[in-house]
Amino acid sequence: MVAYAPYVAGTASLSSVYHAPSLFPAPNGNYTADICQIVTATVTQYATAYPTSNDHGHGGPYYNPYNDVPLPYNWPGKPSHGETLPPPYPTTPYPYGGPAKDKYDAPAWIPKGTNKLIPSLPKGKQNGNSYWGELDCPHLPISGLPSGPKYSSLPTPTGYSTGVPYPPYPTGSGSSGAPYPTGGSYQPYPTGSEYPSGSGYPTISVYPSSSVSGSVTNSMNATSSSTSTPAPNCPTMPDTGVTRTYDLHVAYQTIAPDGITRNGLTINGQFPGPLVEANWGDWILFRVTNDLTDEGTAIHAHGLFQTETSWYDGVPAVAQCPITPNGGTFEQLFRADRYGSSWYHSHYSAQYSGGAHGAMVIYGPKHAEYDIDLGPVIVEDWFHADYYTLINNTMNGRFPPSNNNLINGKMQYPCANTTLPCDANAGVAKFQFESGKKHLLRLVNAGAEGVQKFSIDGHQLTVVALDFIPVEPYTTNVVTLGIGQRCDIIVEATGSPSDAYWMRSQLGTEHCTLNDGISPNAVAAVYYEDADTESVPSTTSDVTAEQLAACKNDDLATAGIPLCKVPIEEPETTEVIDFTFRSNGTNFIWFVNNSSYRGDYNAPILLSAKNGDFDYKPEWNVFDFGSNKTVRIHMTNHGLIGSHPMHLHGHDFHVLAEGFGEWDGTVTNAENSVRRDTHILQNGKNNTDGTVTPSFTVIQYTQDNPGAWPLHCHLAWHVSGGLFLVALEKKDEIMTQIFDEDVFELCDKWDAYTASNPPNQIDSGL
Ligand SMILES: [Cu+2]
Repeated sequence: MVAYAPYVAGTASLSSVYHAPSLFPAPNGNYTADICQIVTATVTQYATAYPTSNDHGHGGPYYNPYNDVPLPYNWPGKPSHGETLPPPYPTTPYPYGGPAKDKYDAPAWIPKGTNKLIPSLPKGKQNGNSYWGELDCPHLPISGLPSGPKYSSLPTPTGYSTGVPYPPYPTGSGSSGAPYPTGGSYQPYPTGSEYPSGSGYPTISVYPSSSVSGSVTNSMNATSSSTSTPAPNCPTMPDTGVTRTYDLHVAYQTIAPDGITRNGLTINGQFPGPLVEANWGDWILFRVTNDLTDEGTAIHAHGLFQTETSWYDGVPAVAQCPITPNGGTFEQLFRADRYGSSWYHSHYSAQYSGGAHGAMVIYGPKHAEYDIDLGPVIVEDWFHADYYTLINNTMNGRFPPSNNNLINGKMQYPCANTTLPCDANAGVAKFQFESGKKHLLRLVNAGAEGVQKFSIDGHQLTVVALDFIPVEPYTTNVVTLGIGQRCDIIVEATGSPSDAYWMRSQLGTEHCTLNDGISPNAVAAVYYEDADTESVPSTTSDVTAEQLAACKNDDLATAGIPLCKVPIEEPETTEVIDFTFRSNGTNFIWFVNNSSYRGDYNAPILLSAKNGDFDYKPEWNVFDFGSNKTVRIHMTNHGLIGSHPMHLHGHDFHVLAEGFGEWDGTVTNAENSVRRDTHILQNGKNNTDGTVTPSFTVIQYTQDNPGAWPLHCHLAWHVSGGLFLVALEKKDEIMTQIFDEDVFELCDKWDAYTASNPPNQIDSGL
């Protein structure tokens, strides 16, 4: 039962929307309500669990009979003889393509002589009912979902061409960090008049007025009484009065995304899970059912603020207790308060790395033109063992190298390298381009360990948004995505009508990712309208070795400048936090200021705070930032393995600076720094004399959202190993908020379940 439901008045079904692309964006008679309605986008088909038994002492479908393939190395191994720091990073054990590489044509590992991309696996067997990566999967609606606000189509900016920013952005001035004209107009970006008039207007700002100053305001509402210069690039969220409901069933399922059969986790029988869509300002209701048989689950909507719904953030041990297995349910109602591309995923242990995730798209104002929205392009490293085994290995000194890399849940594998059940030519993702048209691709890194380098042979990528932040468009040949990061790109189809190209997502090289070397590069086929859609592209990549080895995000000074300008204030408090990877006497794990996080599923931090109980255990890594207006966090990484994609819940943060050694206090673009919800903190530097120069990233955010917000590395093995903290924000206000009762009832159910079924929590829990 959800009490916080101000807009529920009727029901319409959108179930059929997933059946054919022609239904986008056409509504049928189902859309009848004017202001208040609930839109149900229900997918009722979901997986049946395939429980197996095993002799590993842990019952149920965790066990994958194919797990017992030995890792190519044991690393970092168990600490011994007083060793406190891990041994050097291992080299990649296999050559590209593996020992059997001569039997296949790279990069898609097509058996020699086949020369066709004809999937050998029936779709359901490869990745369930998911349709992403199918040639005929639906395009997303250019103008948002039916019944949403209408943002007028913008004219194609004059003078726009590859490599040149759209007008009105200056092209060379302002190197000191003030690239925007002050007090000027930012046409042709949307102005208030382009919002529907007269309908229950924005009551929640995109950015709190307290966080902006000078000539910048946070409102583009035409009726705003502000006397400051309007900032049309900072639109205000509309009040749509729509709630979109998604039934999400988390289950075990046997899948074979790259042709190798394994136990995975799916949502509604799909890998990746169903697309969650909403218009900006809608409410989203998740009705989550845990169809797993012997472990909890919880679903987190990545990047949304969860303002006044922090108990629906979906993080067990922090915001809620886990949902009990065997049919336990939980409803989470929250606002679609950001727009752009994101994803939702299980936050329970490393379940998401087994497949329990899906894309989330929220339609809002556009600042760059495109003709076709190709929808989510989910990239992720992939492993041939199930997640529980991988975590068990990680927590016992055997960090698992990834075995493959996927685009929208698909790739192929050179099967002769393995004794696992494997179908060659299983099927790659395929995309259709129309020559001359501009295509929007919504990139998401949903992986467990790897930094992704995305490119399309022969095409330039124009970046228009990073995470949920619209940015000054910039053009590049390759985009870097740390885990949890998103990037919206526009790709103009400049090829000929019969062309075919490879789309690639390559794992970062050198010490950027841990993979076994056989298949670190995912490919998908891009076919123009007259191309043979079974042909094998013969194109090559121009991404350089240097670009593949850059284990960091793009340059803070020049790339990803937000359209909505939010200057940085002096912080009211600054916290310096050190991350180290070292022995705890038993294993090598991660420490946050000498404390490795370990959560208690039965005692969520937020719910304790609500009850006035602040007696937190040291290993919960709670940082109480009180009622400070602004918080600056100076993160220092002393580790040498796998950069950390640091993700903050409940906020975007400014990225003030990054580098090595001591920070000199210089803020990059202080008038308008890069903002996002996830940013890569680089590896420390391994010096030739054996010493380590630590890396740093400095972030800052405004405390405008009372709650208990995780700040953590999104790399699955690192968060399992303790690289997680909780920023407690305005606890006095938490205590006065009215929480929904069902979040406490969920704990009653979890307590009852775990009283007789104590969970086998082998990791941090998250
Ligand atoms: Cu990490």
